[in-house]
Amino acid sequence: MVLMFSIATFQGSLATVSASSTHMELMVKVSERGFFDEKDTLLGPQNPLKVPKGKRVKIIFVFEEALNSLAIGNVHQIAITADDGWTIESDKIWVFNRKSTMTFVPGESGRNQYRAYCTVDCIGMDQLNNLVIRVVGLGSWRQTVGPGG
Ligand SMILES: [Cu+2]
Repeated sequence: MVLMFSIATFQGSLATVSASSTHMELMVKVSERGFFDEKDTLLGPQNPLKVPKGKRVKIIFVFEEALNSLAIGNVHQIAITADDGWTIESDKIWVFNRKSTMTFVPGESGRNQYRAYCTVDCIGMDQLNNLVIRVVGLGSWRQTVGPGG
């Protein structure tokens, strides 16, 4: 009961991670400083974004440049790619179109890892070139993405 309560609180306060029978939603913030998760933790090779194997996942990339930064003029476009050449690409995100979502099923065709990067020559592009997306089992995904994880 304690766990259920804390999950409900987590979703209510941030509304960024949700699980339904059809898909999981994950938010990734994009700025000149890099890719960040919904808790503002930097994502990268040392801290991959984890996605559940075999579940339809919707990743929402959100434009998060600071208003007082030159990077507010940035345009980002994110590609997700796998070692076998499978690639999907987001719409452009910028100050007047702040969100783009991409949906896929992690683990299809034996893929166990993906990489996301910005395809645009932008301010901060060196921070936006290696978001590692790791496929994990659904059980461990629930544990790591849940509150306190
Ligand atoms: Cu960019």
